[in-house]
Amino acid sequence: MELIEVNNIVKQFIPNEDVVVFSANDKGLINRTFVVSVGKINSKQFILQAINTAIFPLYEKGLENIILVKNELQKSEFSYNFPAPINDKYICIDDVVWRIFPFVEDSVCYEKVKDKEQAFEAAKCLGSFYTSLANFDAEQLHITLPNFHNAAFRFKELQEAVKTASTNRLSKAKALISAIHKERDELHKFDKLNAELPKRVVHFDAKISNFLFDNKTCKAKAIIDLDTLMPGTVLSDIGDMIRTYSNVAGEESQAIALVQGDTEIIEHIIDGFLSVSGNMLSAAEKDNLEFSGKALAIIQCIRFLTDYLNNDNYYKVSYSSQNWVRTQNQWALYCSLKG
Ligand code: GN1
Ligand code: MG
Repeated sequence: MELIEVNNIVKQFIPNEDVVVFSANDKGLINRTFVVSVGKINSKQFILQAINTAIFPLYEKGLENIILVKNELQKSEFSYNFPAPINDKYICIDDVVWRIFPFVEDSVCYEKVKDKEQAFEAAKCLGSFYTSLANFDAEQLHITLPNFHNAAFRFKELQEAVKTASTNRLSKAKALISAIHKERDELHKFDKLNAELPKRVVHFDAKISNFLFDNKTCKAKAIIDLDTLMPGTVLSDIGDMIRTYSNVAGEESQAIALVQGDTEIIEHIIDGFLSVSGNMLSAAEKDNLEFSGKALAIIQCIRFLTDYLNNDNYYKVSYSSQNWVRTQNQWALYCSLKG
């Protein structure tokens, strides 16, 4: 992208200022993100983002979800930033849907959890998000990604992908596919719990890079990446936290032998979350928090594997075997969490 193009887009949102500098941020696997500085004197930063509408076809409904949740949080005591799209709108330019967010000043984004205190902090922020929305009927939110964490659905997608996969990719994955088949009881358990547990407002992508931290105090400062806000159960968020924070090697690591779930981090996630939301959760929710990590690891393993067999049409890749590496990484994590 050229500066002039970026400037033309930003002007649709902020008419009287010019973009002086911008840079691409390639952290997400789905949307295209830029950090832009606007205004020559007292320049101010914003996040400019192009939505991947192939993955988020119901993005307008997604925006309605974000606005509903933002309004509810404003009425509550939620003390963290919740950067929602500026002017509550998206603008389509040449078939690309753009939006701008406020930049959270003095904040840092981590790709990997730094220590157990940070895991506690992020989980505490999530706990506050849940308690602040405790009286909000989550069923008011649109389901923008149907079956997002439905294990049976993800398993079926894998079976479909097997039918059309190339011989080369399928032969690599065969043994792992058989191993996944043996874990169907766990997948079934997760779906059954999701059908029974209370419906809450779920972030659905609670990884560490979706929390911003204060660069001085190290306290959690913001919760970001709101496209997946939907009704769901607490297991989806705590499960994703466990899956991503406890993995000592990190989700992108190619050193599969080093992948392992750190139990101390898991304890800190659960303690941090319960320190704020303990009174709100039912016994059945509390009893299954730890299980959710395992469930999310195998679901993510299936999702990466499906995409690998479909020749990488969902997750961005920077080398050809990346989805296969991610698959093996999640499988190793699942095995470690299973104990
Ligand atoms: C995707 O784009 P990103 O990194 O925010 C995905 C999550 C996965 C994650 C794996 C809409 O999120 O569900 O857990 O990759 N989001 C969607 O890193 O599929
Ligand atoms: Mg996301």
